[in-house]
Amino acid sequence: MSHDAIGTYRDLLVKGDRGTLARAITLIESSAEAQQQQARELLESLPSVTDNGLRLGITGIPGVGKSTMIDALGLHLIGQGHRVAVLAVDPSSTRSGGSILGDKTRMDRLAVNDAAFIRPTATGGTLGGVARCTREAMLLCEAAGYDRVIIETVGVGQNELAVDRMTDINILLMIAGAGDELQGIKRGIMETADVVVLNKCDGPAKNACMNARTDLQHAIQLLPARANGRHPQVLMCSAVEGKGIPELAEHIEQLAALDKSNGAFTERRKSQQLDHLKSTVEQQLLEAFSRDERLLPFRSALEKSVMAGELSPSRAAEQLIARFRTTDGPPRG
Ligand SMILES: Nc1nc2c(ncn2[C@@H]2O[C@H](COP(=O)(O)OP(=O)(O)OP(=O)(O)O)[C@@H](O)[C@H]2O)c(=O)[nH]1
Ligand SMILES: [Mg+2]
Repeated sequence: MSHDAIGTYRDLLVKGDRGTLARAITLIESSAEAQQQQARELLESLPSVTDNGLRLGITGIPGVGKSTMIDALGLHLIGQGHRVAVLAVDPSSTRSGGSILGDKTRMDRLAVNDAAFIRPTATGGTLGGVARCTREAMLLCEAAGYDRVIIETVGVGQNELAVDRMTDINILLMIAGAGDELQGIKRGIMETADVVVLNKCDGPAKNACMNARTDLQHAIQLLPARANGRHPQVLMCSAVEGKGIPELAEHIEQLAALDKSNGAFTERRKSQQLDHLKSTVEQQLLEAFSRDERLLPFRSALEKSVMAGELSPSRAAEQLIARFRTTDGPPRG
């Protein structure tokens, strides 16, 4: 794609053209070097977005109701005049494009709404890949005029920790009565939450929800506060019935307004930028290292020595890295 073509692309994107947005996300997801180059050029050409935008992360174990919740919350936000983009990170799927949407999304109402854009993010195979693709897709969505970007991740692995490093407000979805361990929620994940929402507080589960809310709120006070000094509040809702959704939306806006007024919002984004720089460098170094074919024979010889107990792993690593620096590193001296 030529420089001019990138310009045309950018213009269509900024006008909010959905097809262009979808293609642009495909471009950033590509692992081909030429396309990555174009993707970088496109990203650099984007105008800086005026900041009334808000980036929300929603995480929780499979089946807790994340997508149902996003459908309800998204509609509510659209009702308030926002445009909503949803990026769903599905670590179990290496398929890209829209293939997982057909059978899996529970965002039926959002999916047909003109003010919404829904897209599963290809994981790119690695954690670094998820983080980069999601982050860049988010920037593209913002450039296309979506002022509320919601990122859905399954809260059982490292993905939501990566997402924590790109969103302004993180919502942890839980259900009453499952117990923390059963929900697979690690302490670290709890610590990344800005608000905890007990979902499925409907039907016979209502009482259990009230009790769970009290217990959770106590448990949370014992954890370290977030960098902005807060402990998350525990809210209750029923995503299917739409109950508690306006209250959640209101709470989110209040948190964001507070963070903006005391500088925490800007601080968080700044430290995310630094974090992104660091992880991009790490990932690209690692990729360059793994791709370097000139290292292969040397590497397998070293691996054999390590397995035979003739060489310590740390010595082998040292030699391998020294060789990498002379083969692929910048000219030195
Ligand atoms: N009773 C009740 N059921 C709900 C509620 N929210 C979601 N569900 C049901 O829970 C199931 C899972 O909902 P999803 O929204 O797909 O959950 P998810 O967390 O996105 O699941 P994954 O994407 O697979 O991790 C569906 O059968 C929903 O209808 C709720 O508030 N109350
Ligand atoms: Mg889902």
